[in-house]
Amino acid sequence: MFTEAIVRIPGRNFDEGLTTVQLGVPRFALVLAQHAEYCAALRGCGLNVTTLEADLDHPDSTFIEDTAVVTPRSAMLTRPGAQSREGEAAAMRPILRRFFPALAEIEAPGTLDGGDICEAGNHFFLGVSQRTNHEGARQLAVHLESAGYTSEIVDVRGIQSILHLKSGVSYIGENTLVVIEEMAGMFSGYEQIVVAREESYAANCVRVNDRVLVPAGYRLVGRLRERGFDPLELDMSEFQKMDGGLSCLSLRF
Ligand code: CIR
Repeated sequence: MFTEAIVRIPGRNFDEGLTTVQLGVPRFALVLAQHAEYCAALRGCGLNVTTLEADLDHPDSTFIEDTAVVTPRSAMLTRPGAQSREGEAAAMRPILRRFFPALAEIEAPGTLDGGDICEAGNHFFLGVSQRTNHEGARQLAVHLESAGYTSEIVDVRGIQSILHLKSGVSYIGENTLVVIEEMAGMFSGYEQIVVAREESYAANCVRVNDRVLVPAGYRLVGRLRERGFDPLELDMSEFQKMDGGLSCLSLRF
Protein backbone atom coordinates (compact mmCIF):
# COMPACT_ATOMS: atom_id res chain seq x y z
CA MET A 1 0.00 0.00 0.00
CA PHE A 2 1.18 3.50 -0.79
CA THR A 3 0.46 6.16 1.80
CA GLU A 4 2.53 9.09 0.52
CA ALA A 5 3.12 10.92 -2.74
CA ILE A 6 5.30 13.89 -3.63
CA VAL A 7 4.42 16.09 -6.59
CA ARG A 8 5.76 19.37 -7.93
CA ILE A 9 3.53 22.06 -9.42
CA PRO A 10 4.41 22.78 -13.08
CA GLY A 11 6.11 26.13 -13.62
CA ARG A 12 4.81 28.73 -16.05
CA ASN A 13 7.84 27.93 -18.25
CA PHE A 14 6.77 24.27 -18.46
CA ASP A 15 6.72 24.57 -22.25
CA GLU A 16 10.49 25.28 -22.24
CA GLY A 17 11.26 21.74 -21.11
CA LEU A 18 12.62 18.94 -23.26
CA THR A 19 10.46 17.16 -25.78
CA THR A 20 10.90 14.95 -28.83
CA VAL A 21 7.28 14.95 -29.96
CA GLN A 22 5.45 17.44 -32.11
CA LEU A 23 2.06 17.61 -30.48
CA GLY A 24 1.93 21.38 -30.06
CA VAL A 25 2.63 23.78 -27.21
CA PRO A 26 1.08 22.90 -23.85
CA ARG A 27 -1.66 25.28 -22.68
CA PHE A 28 -0.58 26.33 -19.23
CA ALA A 29 -4.05 26.70 -17.71
CA LEU A 30 -4.83 23.15 -18.83
CA VAL A 31 -1.45 21.91 -17.54
CA LEU A 32 -2.36 23.19 -14.09
CA ALA A 33 -5.90 21.79 -14.28
CA GLN A 34 -4.69 18.34 -15.35
CA HIS A 35 -2.05 18.39 -12.63
CA ALA A 36 -4.67 19.27 -10.03
CA GLU A 37 -6.85 16.37 -11.23
CA TYR A 38 -3.87 14.06 -10.97
CA CYS A 39 -3.23 15.14 -7.37
CA ALA A 40 -6.91 14.71 -6.54
CA ALA A 41 -6.76 11.18 -7.95
CA LEU A 42 -3.81 10.33 -5.71
CA ARG A 43 -5.70 11.68 -2.71
CA GLY A 44 -8.74 9.69 -3.78
CA CYS A 45 -6.55 6.58 -3.67
CA GLY A 46 -5.79 7.35 -0.03
CA LEU A 47 -2.42 9.03 -0.39
CA ASN A 48 -1.19 11.99 1.58
CA VAL A 49 0.17 14.33 -1.13
CA THR A 50 3.15 16.61 -0.43
CA THR A 51 3.01 19.40 -3.01
CA LEU A 52 6.22 21.26 -3.87
CA GLU A 53 6.39 24.76 -5.33
CA ALA A 54 7.14 25.20 -9.01
CA ASP A 55 10.88 25.30 -9.77
CA LEU A 56 11.35 27.80 -12.58
CA ASP A 57 15.05 26.93 -12.93
CA HIS A 58 14.00 23.50 -14.14
CA PRO A 59 11.05 23.52 -16.57
CA ASP A 60 10.88 19.69 -16.49
CA SER A 61 10.84 19.44 -12.71
CA THR A 62 7.15 18.56 -12.49
CA PHE A 63 8.31 15.17 -13.85
CA ILE A 64 9.48 14.49 -10.32
CA GLU A 65 9.64 10.70 -10.67
CA ASP A 66 12.93 11.08 -12.50
CA THR A 67 14.70 12.48 -9.43
CA ALA A 68 14.52 9.45 -7.13
CA VAL A 69 13.85 5.75 -6.85
CA VAL A 70 11.73 5.07 -3.81
CA THR A 71 10.89 1.60 -2.52
CA PRO A 72 9.11 0.41 0.62
CA ARG A 73 12.54 -0.18 2.18
CA SER A 74 14.83 2.50 0.78
CA ALA A 75 15.28 5.57 -1.37
CA MET A 76 17.97 6.69 -3.78
CA LEU A 77 18.41 10.13 -5.27
CA THR A 78 19.18 9.97 -8.98
CA ARG A 79 21.51 11.89 -11.30
CA PRO A 80 19.19 12.78 -14.20
CA GLY A 81 20.74 12.11 -17.58
CA ALA A 82 19.67 15.30 -19.36
CA GLN A 83 21.95 18.30 -18.69
CA SER A 84 19.07 20.71 -18.19
CA ARG A 85 17.66 18.44 -15.46
CA GLU A 86 20.87 17.88 -13.46
CA GLY A 87 19.93 20.32 -10.67
CA GLU A 88 16.55 18.74 -10.03
CA ALA A 89 17.88 15.97 -7.80
CA ALA A 90 19.74 18.34 -5.44
CA ALA A 91 16.52 20.28 -4.94
CA MET A 92 14.84 17.04 -3.83
CA ARG A 93 17.53 16.00 -1.35
CA PRO A 94 16.19 17.86 1.74
CA ILE A 95 12.59 16.87 0.99
CA LEU A 96 13.37 13.18 0.58
CA ARG A 97 15.57 13.15 3.69
CA ARG A 98 12.51 14.05 5.73
CA PHE A 99 10.98 10.74 4.71
CA PHE A 100 14.19 8.73 4.22
CA PRO A 101 17.03 9.83 6.53
CA ALA A 102 19.33 7.18 5.00
CA LEU A 103 18.91 8.54 1.48
CA ALA A 104 21.40 6.98 -0.96
CA GLU A 105 22.61 8.80 -4.07
CA ILE A 106 23.74 7.90 -7.57
CA GLU A 107 27.31 9.17 -8.01
CA ALA A 108 29.07 10.40 -11.16
CA PRO A 109 29.70 9.08 -13.74
CA GLY A 110 26.44 7.25 -13.20
CA THR A 111 23.29 8.81 -14.61
CA LEU A 112 19.79 7.55 -13.97
CA ASP A 113 16.24 8.80 -14.48
CA GLY A 114 13.52 7.34 -12.26
CA GLY A 115 11.39 6.85 -15.37
CA ASP A 116 13.76 4.04 -16.35
CA ILE A 117 13.07 2.03 -13.23
CA CYS A 118 10.12 -0.34 -13.19
CA GLU A 119 9.29 -1.99 -9.88
CA ALA A 120 7.55 -5.34 -10.13
CA GLY A 121 7.07 -6.50 -6.55
CA ASN A 122 10.47 -7.51 -5.20
CA HIS A 123 12.08 -7.37 -8.62
CA PHE A 124 13.15 -4.26 -10.53
CA PHE A 125 13.73 -3.72 -14.22
CA LEU A 126 16.47 -1.16 -14.74
CA GLY A 127 16.26 0.51 -18.13
CA VAL A 128 19.46 1.60 -19.83
CA SER A 129 18.39 4.42 -22.12
CA GLN A 130 19.53 7.76 -23.53
CA ARG A 131 19.23 9.05 -19.93
CA THR A 132 20.29 6.13 -17.74
CA ASN A 133 23.73 4.63 -18.27
CA HIS A 134 25.11 1.25 -17.23
CA GLU A 135 27.00 2.76 -14.30
CA GLY A 136 23.85 4.39 -12.93
CA ALA A 137 21.95 1.13 -13.29
CA ARG A 138 24.81 -0.77 -11.62
CA GLN A 139 24.83 1.57 -8.61
CA LEU A 140 21.08 1.24 -8.21
CA ALA A 141 21.29 -2.57 -8.52
CA VAL A 142 23.81 -2.66 -5.64
CA HIS A 143 21.57 -0.41 -3.56
CA LEU A 144 18.48 -2.51 -4.28
CA GLU A 145 20.31 -5.73 -3.50
CA SER A 146 21.33 -4.37 -0.11
CA ALA A 147 17.64 -3.67 0.53
CA GLY A 148 16.75 -7.26 -0.39
CA TYR A 149 15.50 -6.73 -3.96
CA THR A 150 16.57 -8.36 -7.19
CA SER A 151 17.00 -6.49 -10.46
CA GLU A 152 17.94 -6.90 -14.09
CA ILE A 153 19.00 -4.50 -16.82
CA VAL A 154 16.77 -3.93 -19.84
CA ASP A 155 18.53 -2.07 -22.63
CA VAL A 156 15.98 0.10 -24.44
CA ARG A 157 18.41 2.22 -26.47
CA GLY A 158 17.35 0.47 -29.65
CA ILE A 159 13.67 1.34 -29.20
CA GLN A 160 13.26 4.74 -30.83
CA SER A 161 9.66 5.28 -29.81
CA ILE A 162 10.29 5.57 -26.05
CA LEU A 163 12.16 8.01 -23.83
CA HIS A 164 12.34 5.83 -20.72
CA LEU A 165 11.81 2.15 -19.96
CA LYS A 166 8.49 2.96 -18.31
CA SER A 167 7.29 4.75 -21.42
CA GLY A 168 7.00 1.19 -22.76
CA VAL A 169 6.21 -1.03 -19.79
CA SER A 170 4.37 -0.77 -16.48
CA TYR A 171 3.82 -3.30 -13.74
CA ILE A 172 0.25 -3.10 -12.46
CA GLY A 173 0.29 -5.83 -9.83
CA GLU A 174 -1.21 -9.36 -10.07
CA ASN A 175 1.96 -10.43 -11.91
CA THR A 176 0.82 -8.34 -14.89
CA LEU A 177 2.75 -6.02 -17.20
CA VAL A 178 1.27 -3.53 -19.65
CA VAL A 179 3.70 -3.37 -22.53
CA ILE A 180 4.10 -1.82 -25.98
CA GLU A 181 4.31 -4.10 -29.03
CA GLU A 182 8.01 -3.43 -29.58
CA MET A 183 8.83 -4.73 -26.09
CA ALA A 184 6.40 -7.62 -25.85
CA GLY A 185 9.14 -10.24 -26.27
CA MET A 186 11.43 -8.80 -23.60
CA PHE A 187 9.77 -10.14 -20.44
CA SER A 188 8.94 -13.67 -19.41
CA GLY A 189 7.07 -15.05 -16.42
CA TYR A 190 4.41 -12.32 -16.42
CA GLU A 191 0.90 -11.93 -17.74
CA GLN A 192 1.20 -9.29 -20.45
CA ILE A 193 -1.31 -6.80 -21.77
CA VAL A 194 0.17 -5.68 -25.08
CA VAL A 195 -1.04 -2.28 -26.26
CA ALA A 196 -1.29 -1.56 -29.98
CA ARG A 197 1.03 0.99 -31.57
CA GLU A 198 -1.59 3.75 -31.62
CA GLU A 199 -2.12 3.18 -27.89
CA SER A 200 1.57 3.19 -26.93
CA TYR A 201 1.23 6.23 -24.69
CA ALA A 202 -1.19 4.30 -22.46
CA ALA A 203 1.51 1.76 -21.58
CA ASN A 204 2.70 4.20 -18.94
CA CYS A 205 0.06 3.60 -16.30
CA VAL A 206 0.38 3.29 -12.53
CA ARG A 207 -1.09 0.96 -9.95
CA VAL A 208 -1.95 3.02 -6.87
CA ASN A 209 -3.43 0.84 -4.16
CA ASP A 210 -6.74 -0.51 -5.53
CA ARG A 211 -6.80 1.60 -8.70
CA VAL A 212 -4.78 1.73 -11.91
CA LEU A 213 -4.29 5.30 -13.11
CA VAL A 214 -4.44 5.32 -16.92
CA PRO A 215 -4.26 8.11 -19.52
CA ALA A 216 -7.79 8.92 -20.69
CA GLY A 217 -9.16 7.89 -24.05
CA TYR A 218 -7.55 4.52 -24.73
CA ARG A 219 -9.05 1.05 -25.24
CA LEU A 220 -6.68 -0.19 -22.57
CA VAL A 221 -9.19 1.03 -19.98
CA GLY A 222 -11.78 -1.56 -21.05
CA ARG A 223 -9.18 -4.30 -21.27
CA LEU A 224 -8.08 -3.59 -17.70
CA ARG A 225 -11.69 -3.77 -16.49
CA GLU A 226 -12.19 -7.11 -18.26
CA ARG A 227 -9.25 -8.46 -16.30
CA GLY A 228 -10.60 -7.29 -12.97
CA PHE A 229 -8.54 -4.12 -12.52
CA ASP A 230 -10.14 -0.84 -11.49
CA PRO A 231 -8.85 1.85 -13.88
CA LEU A 232 -9.08 5.56 -13.18
CA GLU A 233 -8.74 7.68 -16.32
CA LEU A 234 -6.79 10.92 -16.28
CA ASP A 235 -6.43 13.46 -19.05
CA MET A 236 -2.73 13.75 -19.77
CA SER A 237 -2.72 15.59 -23.10
CA GLU A 238 -0.60 18.54 -21.97
CA PHE A 239 2.06 16.38 -20.32
CA GLN A 240 2.22 14.11 -23.34
CA LYS A 241 3.26 17.16 -25.38
CA MET A 242 6.43 17.27 -23.28
CA ASP A 243 7.14 13.52 -23.45
CA GLY A 244 5.76 13.06 -19.94
CA GLY A 245 3.99 9.91 -18.89
CA LEU A 246 1.51 9.47 -16.10
CA SER A 247 3.95 7.86 -13.69
CA CYS A 248 6.47 10.68 -13.91
CA LEU A 249 4.26 13.25 -12.17
CA SER A 250 4.73 11.74 -8.71
CA LEU A 251 6.90 9.79 -6.35
CA ARG A 252 4.77 7.23 -4.51
CA PHE A 253 5.66 5.27 -1.40
C1 CIR B 1 12.13 15.03 -20.27
O1 CIR B 1 12.38 14.92 -21.47
O2 CIR B 1 12.97 14.77 -19.40
C2 CIR B 1 10.76 15.51 -19.86
N1 CIR B 1 10.27 16.45 -20.81
C3 CIR B 1 9.82 14.35 -19.73
C4 CIR B 1 10.21 13.39 -18.66
C5 CIR B 1 9.22 12.32 -18.48
N2 CIR B 1 9.58 11.46 -17.41
C6 CIR B 1 9.09 10.25 -17.22
O3 CIR B 1 8.31 9.77 -18.02
N3 CIR B 1 9.52 9.58 -16.15
